[in-house]
Amino acid sequence: MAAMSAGIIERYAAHLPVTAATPRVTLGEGSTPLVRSSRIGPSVGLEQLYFKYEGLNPSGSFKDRGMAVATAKALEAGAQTLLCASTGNTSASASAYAACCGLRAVVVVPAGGVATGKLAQALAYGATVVTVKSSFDAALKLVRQLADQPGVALVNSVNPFRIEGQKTGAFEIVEQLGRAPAQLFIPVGNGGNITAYWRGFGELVMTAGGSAPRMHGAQAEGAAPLVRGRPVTRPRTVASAIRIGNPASWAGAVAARDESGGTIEAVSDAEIMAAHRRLAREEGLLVEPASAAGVALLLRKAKARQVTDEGTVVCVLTGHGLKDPQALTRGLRIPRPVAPTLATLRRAIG
Ligand code: AN7
Repeated sequence: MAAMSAGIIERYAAHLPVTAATPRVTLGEGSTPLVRSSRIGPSVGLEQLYFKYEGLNPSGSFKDRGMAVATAKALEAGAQTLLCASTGNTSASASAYAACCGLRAVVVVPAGGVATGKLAQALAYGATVVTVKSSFDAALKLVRQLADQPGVALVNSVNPFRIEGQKTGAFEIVEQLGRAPAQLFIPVGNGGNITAYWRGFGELVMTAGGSAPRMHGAQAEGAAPLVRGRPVTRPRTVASAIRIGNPASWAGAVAARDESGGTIEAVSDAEIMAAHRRLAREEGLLVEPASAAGVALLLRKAKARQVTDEGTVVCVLTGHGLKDPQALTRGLRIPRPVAPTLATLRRAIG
């Protein structure tokens, strides 16, 4: 009998560095919807715009794809502890997969630099959470020095199994569309995901023919090392997930851009928050700010007629909106309670 909601290891074993001996670790990750844009696309003349809604993964972000594979390989190698530095989503994902496999999770996050929902997740899944008075970049440098401890598996995207698992997002998009899209828009922090998608499309194109998409990476203006061509010492942006100044997968991200004929550009916090709001109000898609960065870049390029309605466009929405409640309620007024009478109710509705 086929397993119900098979995870990505089961579904894509033939394309992953796994053997029959690798445990089929899964929380039901992957198989996320590709939602056709109802209003944003048509508003800028794009009839074939889709959103890959990765926020619907088990811990609420795309990280679960790579974490399933990294955890399985850690178990196979006899590890007892998953270790990572994180701007939040990697820590939530590592904590969830450690919990389901009876492993310990140790997550190191920048103090004050992680959205509330993500921190709450790591704690709730039972991880050991260390908040350090530093940037994410410094935290990653620290944990890399701990990674050679016996029984410890480092599960940041410097772990090659993470990238391997994450490339399955590209496989699914091709399955869902019946071909590769013409262009892909994706937020970029550490550069792991754009590297993984490019690998995924590359492997499919080599085996099945066809063409790969142009890859467009979006960084936040105050945290745009790949756009500036040098690391950023004090990265700043409202999108805490991509507040990263020295991406670990720098070379992979640049290769994805150059080999695909794409771009990596910076978008402002105002553009990010405008796209974040439009996704919720015009599409019914709740995302965290970082996930709106790719959409913000697409909107700018569509207005400048740099992207036109000549093929399918996919935006990867990397994380769920409930991760970052502060970002959702910014500038909103919570309605005051009213008396429970029909008259006040009618007045309140307007
Ligand atoms: C929602 O969790 O780096 O370019 O430590 O959480 O592969 O880093 C998160 C990154 C985009 C950027 N969108 O992906 C972490 C972390 C969301 C994210 C990115 C992240 P990469």
